[in-house]
Amino acid sequence: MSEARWHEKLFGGFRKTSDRLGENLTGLFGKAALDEATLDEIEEALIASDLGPATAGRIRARLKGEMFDKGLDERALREIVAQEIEKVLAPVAKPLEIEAFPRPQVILVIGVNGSGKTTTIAKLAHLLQEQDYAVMLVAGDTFRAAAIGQLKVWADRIGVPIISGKEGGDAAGLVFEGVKQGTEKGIDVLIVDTAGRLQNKAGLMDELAKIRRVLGRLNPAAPHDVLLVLDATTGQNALSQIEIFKETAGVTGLIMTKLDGTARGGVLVAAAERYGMPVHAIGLGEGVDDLKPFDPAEVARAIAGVERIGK
Ligand SMILES: Nc1nc2c(ncn2[C@@H]2O[C@H](COP(=O)(O)OP(=O)(O)OP(=O)(O)O)[C@@H](O)[C@H]2O)c(=O)[nH]1
Ligand SMILES: [Mg+2]
Repeated sequence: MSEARWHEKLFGGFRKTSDRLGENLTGLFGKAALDEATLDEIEEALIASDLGPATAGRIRARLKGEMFDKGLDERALREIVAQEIEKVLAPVAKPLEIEAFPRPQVILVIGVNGSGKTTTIAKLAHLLQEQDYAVMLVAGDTFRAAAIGQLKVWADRIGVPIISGKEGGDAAGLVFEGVKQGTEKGIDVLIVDTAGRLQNKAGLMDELAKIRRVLGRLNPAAPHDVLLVLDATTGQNALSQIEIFKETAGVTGLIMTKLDGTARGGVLVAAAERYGMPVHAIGLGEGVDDLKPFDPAEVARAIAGVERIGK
């Protein structure tokens, strides 16, 4: 996908988010005096836009120190919002580095049911292929036959090898096989799909622990990455998922998906602010090209809706 096309997708995807920000702020523009009550209202509007209390508080503090000749205008406010969002996103916007030695780098992909894990794996594999890495997939979600089939279809479509077994099979055994074959075949990156797991499903967490033990025997550095896939449309719920998974599953980085067409895209900022974990990529659609690392300045402007009101 060309950069221009991605840019268009990004601003299109975040449109509902930036529209909602505008709606939440309706009635606050043009106010001559930024008194405490107005500042409170602005802060609340920012929180209601999912940006998180800390970012909202900082924007409030900045507004307090600014002078507006003709009252607060929308453009100036959105500019400030964009600048503050950029500051939050800049430290976490980190593309995934492929640097494991010995190869392969093992990436476990985890997340609750339906968050977008399998699709994200296909998109990530495609992205890495474009960077000339040899990628292999492991169909570690053995709970449903359909899950194995879904990943196989993607593997075929993008042309990467896949290790899969039977429904109900042992995921740890498959991962073991994946690392073995990956090593023999000179694979750079092994991406492992897992079943949607919640902390309260002790059995599933145990299974993840077992995968780790098996991997550790082959290579103490594996898994190199544990990526938590979050569905942006769930809004604040995505934050509780980070809370649940970060310790129990040893999450090393985040991928936020379904940022296209949700009004809750601000949660990306809240997640970055609260957890400071790397966000390796964002998903903006169901196609294989729809996942990329992101430019914090560009995403900040998209969320704040700066571009649309003229440069
Ligand atoms: N619009 C949009 N849809 C997405 C995105 N990523 C995934 N989806 C869709 O979300 C649905 C669930 O995606 P999956 O990849 O199957 O999710 P999963 O986490 O593997 O689901 P389970 O295996 O059932 O736990 C599918 O219909 C995907 O096409 C995205 O970035 N944007
Ligand atoms: Mg899946």
